[in-house]
Amino acid sequence: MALFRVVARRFGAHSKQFLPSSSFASRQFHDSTTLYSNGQTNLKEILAEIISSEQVRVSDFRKAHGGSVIGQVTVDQAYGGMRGIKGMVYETSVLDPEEGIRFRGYSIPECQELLPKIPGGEEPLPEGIFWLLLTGKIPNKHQVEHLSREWAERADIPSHVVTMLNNFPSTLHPMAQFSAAITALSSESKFAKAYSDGVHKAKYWEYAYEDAMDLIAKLPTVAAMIYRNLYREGTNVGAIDPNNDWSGNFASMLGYDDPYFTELLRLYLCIHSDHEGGNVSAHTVHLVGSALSDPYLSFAAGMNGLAGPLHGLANQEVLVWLERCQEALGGDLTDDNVKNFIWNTLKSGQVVPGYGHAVLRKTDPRYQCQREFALKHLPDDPLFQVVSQLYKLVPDILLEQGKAKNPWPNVDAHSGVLLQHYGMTEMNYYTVLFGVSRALGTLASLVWDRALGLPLERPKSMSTDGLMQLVGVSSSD
Ligand code: AMX
Repeated sequence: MALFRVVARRFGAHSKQFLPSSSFASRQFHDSTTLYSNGQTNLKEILAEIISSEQVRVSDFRKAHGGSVIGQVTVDQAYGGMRGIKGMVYETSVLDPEEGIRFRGYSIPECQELLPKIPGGEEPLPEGIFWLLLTGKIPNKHQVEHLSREWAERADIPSHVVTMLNNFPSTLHPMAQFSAAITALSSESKFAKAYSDGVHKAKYWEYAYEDAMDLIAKLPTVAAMIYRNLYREGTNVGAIDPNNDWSGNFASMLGYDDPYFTELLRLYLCIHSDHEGGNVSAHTVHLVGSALSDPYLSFAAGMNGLAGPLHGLANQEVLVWLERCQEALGGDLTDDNVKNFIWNTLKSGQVVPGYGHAVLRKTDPRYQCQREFALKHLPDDPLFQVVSQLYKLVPDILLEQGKAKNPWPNVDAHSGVLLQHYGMTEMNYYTVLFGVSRALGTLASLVWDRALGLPLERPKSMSTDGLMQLVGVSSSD
């Protein structure tokens, strides 16, 4: 309980200072371990130093090993969604099929332990994960405090976007509103302006950085306006408090004052931030950015991908499916009844949302840490009991069906139930929260794309005839 008596003013004098841990600090950018001192808080200056040494490291590596073969591609991979093809560089996070995500080498539990928190808080600040993703370094509390202030200062929304948001019909899905508003925010792009003014390509990353910072700062206000317009009769989101952290401001703009909800939001915004580069949203941001479309346009494109039910919309789908299950069973959720419902879903040609993954082959650690949050804060919540029951039942059924390569739950199987507990019952909105978080990883990566001078992305596609010819099948075979 001590946690929330002190949250109104963050980073108070009694808070514990976080310093980079010696056991982890050298994992990234090993040639630049002491590039900046812990007293430095200007992220752009710190990043500039890291980028210049990293550019040399990558260039040397490419000179020495540019011709090395790193994989083979099969016909099935070409038809099968390019699974497992190593064909792009994405620096901010890497996904291991067994272990799950590592952000710049740090697992979720390590991030929970090492990243700065509010005084008395237990969950890491998303400001810290952004710093880590961008620089490869664990920030200290002064650095994240500086970032919170900077984002608060950059949060203003231009009036044409406010007007647009206030005029969307309530029938337009929140993700469509979110993506459209982000596209319209591109009027503010410093990257697009610099490009049209003829900036040298060596400076692209600096403008991508400015846009990333501005966009991240503005997203909570955009997202909160969508929420209030759709579900709170268009009430005002209120003003950004420069002394509050990014998530604290977001929670209060959404209209939530339970400090445990805000802690959940901090955790949520950290763990959804990045999942290496091949997932639909991250890959889309990277792809569209490679055409030098500005970061707003690139990120909006990624959000359209996140809005798909096999990707980010799965967090909405899980809750819709849970509701259907409860309705169908009239609340009689015996294991046998629930198993029948799962089988009926599969037999009717639908997926069980929240289960399976294109890369993961174990329970998603993002699911696991949300489960731990639930066990700590809401162990008796009836819907959490159902989610736990599904964790017991679904994997065996998917294994028995024998199709899904991964029968275990992913991040989306758990997130909705936590939000419901704190009163956010509007499931159509959940993917917007995912989208706000995904900005941290995909935009940090976009800055690196420009810093490393990555070119227009243009893989080779093949027709079936072309593939047949390539593997030596003649038309008469
Ligand atoms: N329920 C039922 N069937 C499933 C399944 C599930 N949860 N997961 C996979 N399968 C099926 C596939 O549909 C596929 O069937 P098909 O042969 O008839 O086409 C077969 O099992 C093999 O698929 P796979 O190789 O294991 O998975 P994939 O890489 O093609 O797809 C994913 C991955 C996530 C799209 C899939 O597991 C799925 O649809 N899950 C449910 C939706 C979901 O939770 N999405 C969120 C993922 C995380 C995220 O991006 N936020």
